[in-house]
Amino acid sequence: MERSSSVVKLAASLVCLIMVKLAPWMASAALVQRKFTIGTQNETRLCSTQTIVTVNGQFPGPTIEVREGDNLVVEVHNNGPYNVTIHWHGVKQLKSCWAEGPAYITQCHITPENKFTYNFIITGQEGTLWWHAHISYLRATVHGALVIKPRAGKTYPYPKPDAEFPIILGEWWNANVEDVIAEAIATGERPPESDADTINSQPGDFFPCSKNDTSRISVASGKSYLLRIVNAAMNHASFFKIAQHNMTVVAVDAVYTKPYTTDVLLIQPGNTMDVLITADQQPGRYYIGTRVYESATVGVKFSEIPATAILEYKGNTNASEPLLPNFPPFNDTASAFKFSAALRSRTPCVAQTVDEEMFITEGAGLVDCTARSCPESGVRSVGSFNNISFVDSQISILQAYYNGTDGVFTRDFPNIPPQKFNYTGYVPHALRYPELGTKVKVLKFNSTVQVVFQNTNISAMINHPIHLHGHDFYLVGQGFGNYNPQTANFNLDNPQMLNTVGVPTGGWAAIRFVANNPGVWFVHCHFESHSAFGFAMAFLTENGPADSDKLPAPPSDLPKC
Ligand SMILES: *[C@@H]1O[C@H](CO)[C@@H](O)[C@H](O)[C@H]1NC(C)=O
Ligand SMILES: *[C@@H]1O[C@H](CO)[C@@H](O)[C@H](O)[C@H]1NC(C)=O
Ligand SMILES: *[C@@H]1O[C@H](CO)[C@@H](O)[C@H](O)[C@H]1NC(C)=O
Ligand SMILES: *[C@@H]1O[C@H](CO)[C@@H](O)[C@H](O)[C@H]1NC(C)=O
Ligand SMILES: *[C@@H]1O[C@H](CO)[C@@H](O)[C@H](O)[C@H]1NC(C)=O
Ligand SMILES: *[C@@H]1O[C@H](CO)[C@@H](O)[C@H](O)[C@H]1NC(C)=O
Ligand SMILES: *[C@@H]1O[C@H](CO)[C@@H](O)[C@H](O)[C@H]1NC(C)=O
Ligand SMILES: *[C@@H]1O[C@H](CO)[C@@H](O)[C@H](O)[C@H]1NC(C)=O
Ligand SMILES: *[C@@H]1O[C@H](CO)[C@@H](O)[C@H](O)[C@H]1NC(C)=O
Ligand SMILES: *[C@@H]1O[C@H](CO)[C@@H](O)[C@H](O)[C@H]1NC(C)=O
Ligand SMILES: *[C@@H]1O[C@H](CO)[C@@H](O)[C@H](O)[C@H]1NC(C)=O
Ligand SMILES: [Cu+2]
Repeated sequence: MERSSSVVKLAASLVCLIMVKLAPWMASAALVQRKFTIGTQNETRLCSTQTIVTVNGQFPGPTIEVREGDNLVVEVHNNGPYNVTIHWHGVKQLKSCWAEGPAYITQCHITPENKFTYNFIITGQEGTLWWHAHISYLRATVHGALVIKPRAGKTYPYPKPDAEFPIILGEWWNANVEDVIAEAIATGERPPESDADTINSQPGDFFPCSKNDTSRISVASGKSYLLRIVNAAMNHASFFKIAQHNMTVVAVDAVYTKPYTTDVLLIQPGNTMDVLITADQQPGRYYIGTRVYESATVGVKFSEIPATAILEYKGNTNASEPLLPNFPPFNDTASAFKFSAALRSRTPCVAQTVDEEMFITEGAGLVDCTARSCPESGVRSVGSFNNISFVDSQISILQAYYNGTDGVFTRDFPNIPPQKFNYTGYVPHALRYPELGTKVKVLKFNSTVQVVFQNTNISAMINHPIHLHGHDFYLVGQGFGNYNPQTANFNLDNPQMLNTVGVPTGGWAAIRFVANNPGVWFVHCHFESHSAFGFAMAFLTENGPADSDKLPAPPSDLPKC
């Protein structure tokens, strides 16, 4: 037992070595060029016509397909009425932080009638990622899949499917989403939840004026299929099922997993999942469905009706109505936790020691009405990390850092919260008011970082999907209640690698990553309504000693503020 585990560790460290050593000098395989034209169009869902922002007139936006190692160049023309940026969610952006996309973190917005070219190499990642607008609420409709296939001559580490389909989960508002978030920020009132979930932009059969346009996936008996699922939902995690069909998860966030077969997925917004299915049931029609996982301990109004698409067998003559899967209850935290705890990396390579240890409390907070306008209820809710609610800067943090501009951000984001309290118990009123600030945590190049995120009961406890930009991390532990280093259970052998982790409601999650990429990396809740209210912080990774470990100069067309 011991011997085989040390063999596994040796093999794993060889894999680590190869991955680290090869990456820098591997030439890019091919140049893939795309043009994104951002514009507006009128779309009708739920009998309501809205003017939405789209890319190349598509909703969801175009799928970009590359091979691992390719150089992707996307020229983004903003012909729409809003300021935009595009973020390449999950792409590691080695030494290309300028191309990452979050507004006021790595770049200023692209104003209407202007353009910016994102140029980066995709290395060491295979599977599905995605791209989306990273400013205000625009990502509700400005998003699409990024499919990363193995290099020419390489194959998937699982049986080749007969066909592949992108499945993008989203949300639809019977309103202009930019008005929705602008009003929430102005008044301090929580923005209203969406009117429906969607699959490939369609709500499906159970919503008014929707049945004719329900998304359909056509399969042939006996064949196998790869679903490339992107959760682009804005403000909640999602259960995902297919009636009478099991699913085998083979990759999450463009990291291969040990195959895991299940009848239900729990997907956090920000996560992507590659899932194999086989058309091995009676020829017929089966609903593919997604429904809210809502863990908040206070009431949130949301649609309990599942969004659906139809899995239809080719040549089907069976006239029965499609079968609907049974969804877990909306608040089924046990099922949600079981799924995320079951995932395992295929070729793990976990740092066994840590250079930088952080403990970050995450949750809501209140601001008093002299600092910002308040709703009628008299308190304004914000998000916070270690008792600091993040405030956007005027120019991007990366620009300010690169140019040595003072007064844009401070480097004093703390490693621990200012005080200990019963994080998951009753939180006294005096503790509920965080500071406002634009603080970063500085990381030494190549340091190994461990962060324990601790959910807090300020206002309410809820699962927050925390996304780290520009890195994948290992989810080395998670649990409920207050994190206790003496009793916490860690898995340093084969944990799953991710770019977004759902920190359990009323619990904690521990992650490890290597700060091997100089630049500024946003960390935030991937609920857009939380992020917009300061549920964020950033890491600033210093340059390394070698020239090859330094962040190059910004591209000449980088938008200025
Ligand atoms: C959308 O509809 C509105 C109202 O009918 C119209 O004024 C506008 O020109 C339309 N926009 C587009 C892009 O078609
Ligand atoms: C876009 O940004 C500019 C500053 O660059 C600002 O003046 C303008 O109001 C913004 N437009 C919108 C629609 O937010
Ligand atoms: C759906 O399609 C039917 C048959 O083509 C048509 O009569 C009906 O008006 C359509 N419904 C909507 C909402 O477009
Ligand atoms: C799904 O998997 C479970 C557990 O492996 C198995 O019991 C069940 O029969 C499978 N269902 C289908 C429809 O294949
Ligand atoms: C017809 O399709 C349904 C699902 O839509 C399936 O449950 C049923 O077994 C099928 N019947 C036959 C006779 O194949
Ligand atoms: C889920 O919600 C239902 C009804 O709203 C409630 O009865 C049940 O106790 C809740 N379950 C959990 C695990 O919170
Ligand atoms: C840095 O400062 C110089 C001089 O003020 C300016 O021209 C340049 O645009 C700035 N660069 C960035 C990335 O902000
Ligand atoms: C923290 O609060 C929880 C929930 O109210 C309670 O069960 C627990 O005993 C408290 N822990 C401490 C150390 O006070
Ligand atoms: C969480 O805080 C609320 C008050 O904001 C309180 O009612 C509730 O009991 C707390 N939960 C626990 C588990 O202590
Ligand atoms: C957060 O900081 C504020 C202002 O310094 C302080 O009043 C409050 O007690 C702190 N809360 C916590 C949980 O540390
Ligand atoms: C990064 O750290 C590892 C050990 O943690 C070391 O082997 C490697 O040489 C370092 N790389 C650089 C570029 O400093
Ligand atoms: Cu959140």
